[in-house]
Amino acid sequence: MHASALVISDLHLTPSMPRTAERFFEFLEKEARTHEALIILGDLFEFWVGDDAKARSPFHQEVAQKIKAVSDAGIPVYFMHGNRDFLLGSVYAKKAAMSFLQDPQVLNIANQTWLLTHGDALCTADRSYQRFRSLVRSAWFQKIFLMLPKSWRVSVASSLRSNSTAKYQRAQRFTPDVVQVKGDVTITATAQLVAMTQCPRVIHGHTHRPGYHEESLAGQSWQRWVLSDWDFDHPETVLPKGNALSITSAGVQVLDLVRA
Ligand SMILES: [Mn+2]
Repeated sequence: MHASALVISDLHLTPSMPRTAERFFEFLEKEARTHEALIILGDLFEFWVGDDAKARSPFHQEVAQKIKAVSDAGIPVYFMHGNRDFLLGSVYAKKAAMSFLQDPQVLNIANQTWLLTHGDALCTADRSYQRFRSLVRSAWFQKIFLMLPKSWRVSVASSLRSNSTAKYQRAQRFTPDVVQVKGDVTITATAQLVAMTQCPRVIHGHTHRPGYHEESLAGQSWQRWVLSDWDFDHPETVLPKGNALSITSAGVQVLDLVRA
């Protein structure tokens, strides 16, 4: 389908992280133009409570314009929902000229098939998250939620976020081994997906544990690439981070987007 593509994930863009947004804009002008497609694997935004609430903010307008410029230059841009921005709808996608991908999605790039997923659906050790996920991803829930006044939606989203941060910090402190397991994909869920799609090359984000793995279960083997999240805004506490996977006929290469 495309001779080459760049894949990115988990930028968690928000106006309060201007340096991360700045690096993304630069990426859109430079690195993104060196391949034949750009694929965003979810959590492009820190949170999203509906196109009506976001699409009008100057920050979100600017992001949409800069993404659109890439497809105006002849490079199609694809977007898959993440767990933070699963409510991003067709109004905003149209502004940014992005086409939606299903999760999971198998795409042909450089004459090979690639299994793309945000990754949260594979974190099956976290049963309560999976219950939450099937609720909020259901059409009826989204329809009702989007009918609420904007200010309610914003406060629901921010209380969900601060709850989950507090819960994570507590767990990280008292039961780090549980966090380690719950926050990662499981080998059984990955094996099922590989078997279902018959595609042994998996790319995902979400876990913020960038890496490359060769795995197998019950006679089935696959390769798994995990994208990094992006953060260029907290150099005093977090080393700047952000990467992209380059897929070409030569294979997969990790582009580190942090300049030395
Ligand atoms: Mn995520």
